[in-house]
Amino acid sequence: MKVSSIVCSALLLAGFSLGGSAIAHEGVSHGGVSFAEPHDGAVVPAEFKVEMKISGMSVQPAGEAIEGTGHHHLIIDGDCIAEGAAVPKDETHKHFGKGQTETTLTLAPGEHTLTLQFANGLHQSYGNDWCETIHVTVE
Ligand SMILES: [Cu+2]
Repeated sequence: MKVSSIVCSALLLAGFSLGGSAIAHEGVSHGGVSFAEPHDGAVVPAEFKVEMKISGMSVQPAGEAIEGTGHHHLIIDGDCIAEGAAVPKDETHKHFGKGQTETTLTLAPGEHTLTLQFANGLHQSYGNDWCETIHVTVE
């Protein structure tokens, strides 16, 4: 009994420190998306790797809307998608409907924003709470 409560607190503590910025703005129960790479403000070559992370929901291939699951979307030089709205599918809105968590991007030199938007299996956005934007400079 005692051991399990210690383990439980340890896990909670680990969760706090790992969750970090993702949960900071909305409290303990909230997750969020983030870029494992590149980091905000990074200077990257024309072709670079993007790694997408999520906590609080799980990644699932597109097809049907299952609560608590979805897939990543990468928006180049654009904004988060309003909650419930479908994420467009075009050159600057990339869907990772197979459940991918990393990709390689090729961008023109200069400053760009990368926005990570999580959406359900029907590509309907989970809104601002599941969106993260970073700035990169392409060499
Ligand atoms: Cu999608």
